Amino acid sequence: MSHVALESVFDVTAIRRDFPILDKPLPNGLPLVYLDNGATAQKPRQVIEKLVECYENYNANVHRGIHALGDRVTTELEEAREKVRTLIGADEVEEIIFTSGTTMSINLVADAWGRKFLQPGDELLLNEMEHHANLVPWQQIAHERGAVLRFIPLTADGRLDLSALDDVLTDRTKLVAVTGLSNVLGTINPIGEIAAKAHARGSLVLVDGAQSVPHGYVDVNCPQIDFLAFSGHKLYGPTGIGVLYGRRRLLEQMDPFLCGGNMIRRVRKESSDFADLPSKFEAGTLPVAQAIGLGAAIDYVQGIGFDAIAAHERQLTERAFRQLNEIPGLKIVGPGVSERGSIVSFTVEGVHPHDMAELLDRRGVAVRAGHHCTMPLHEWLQVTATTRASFAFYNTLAEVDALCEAIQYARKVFRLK
Ligand code: C6P
Repeated sequence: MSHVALESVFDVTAIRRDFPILDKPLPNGLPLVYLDNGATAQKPRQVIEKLVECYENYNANVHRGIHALGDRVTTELEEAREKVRTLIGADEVEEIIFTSGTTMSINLVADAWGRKFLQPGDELLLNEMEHHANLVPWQQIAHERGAVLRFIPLTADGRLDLSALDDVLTDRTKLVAVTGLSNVLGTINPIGEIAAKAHARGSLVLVDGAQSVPHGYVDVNCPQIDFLAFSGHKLYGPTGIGVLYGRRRLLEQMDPFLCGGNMIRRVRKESSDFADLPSKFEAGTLPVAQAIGLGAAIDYVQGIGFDAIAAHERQLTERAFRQLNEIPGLKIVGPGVSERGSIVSFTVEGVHPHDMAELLDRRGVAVRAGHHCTMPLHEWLQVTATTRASFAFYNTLAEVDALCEAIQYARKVFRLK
């Protein structure tokens, strides 16, 4: 299908009308070209209005108030939990734990599972493309428990080298922690193959879905994964809300992570009994409106459909690849277009990534520059920083062109030939 044909089928113009921020000129008067979706996605009116609806009509605490507002807000929150369950294909709604985001979800597993089940000499299998959120918690618990960190090597083009999997996966591997989609390389990882091999060795699998869930790349039963972490704010939902999915059997074996109200069944002076799932892992007051807003975000993306989203984002990425590759001195990091999602990070010879991002900003193009919370990956890439454009379904082919024109402008400022 041609670009023009797909854009007319997809109707990106109509979609953009749902996102008030996309229509607001920047302080310098230029239109916003928002290509920092990997950091956080913009919110559609439907999500913003759901938050307002909640605060204006049924603001109360959940699972506590025996009054009309408490009833209503609890129903809304539990409906949102059910939407999350459907989104990721989980069997049971009790397997969906609300957290503050991917970072907290992974810390929860590292702490509540790792502290109880890791023994000295046990192995955790990671890799160098992981975000710090899926690296540092494992380092900490490994130090504490005397466990060993092992790493799946990367191929030269930034994929996991699965030919080495049989060497690094051993009978001592207790958990493989892997991102569904790299926030820098854009690599879509073959979770099915990894999970099959890990499970055959008796290891669990945790998927960091921060970047993959917003693009529809995860179903926890196909392939089978044991834990999935993701954030609402990258899925067009509010900040402050995230999800941990865990298999019931595992969550039941784990001890609580945080303790206090809501997570108990009975408290005595000297000891307590804990609540059933999911409350056992939801101590204190939840980000209630945010969870309900996440439910609205899920309705919104499912209304568009992940197939249509993937097709449109693929076009954006392909166009970016084609045009960026024609810019002298520009080097894209990571694999070819067929093995990545809509994230494209690059370096331009003679322009520091931070200068690049600043010059792009002058043209209204918002990207991210730096190590993107992946310092070991940048060490592997042998650069201190990259510039990253990350596309969402509301981006247009014209915005890809605007990115490339702005890069050419930056090169001119630096007098590059
Ligand atoms: N990456 C980025 O610009 P939180 O902050 O908890 O919502 O998400 C953490 C996280 C975990 N894993 C991956 C793969 C991620 O990309 C992120 C967040 C943002 O790339 C902010 S550093």
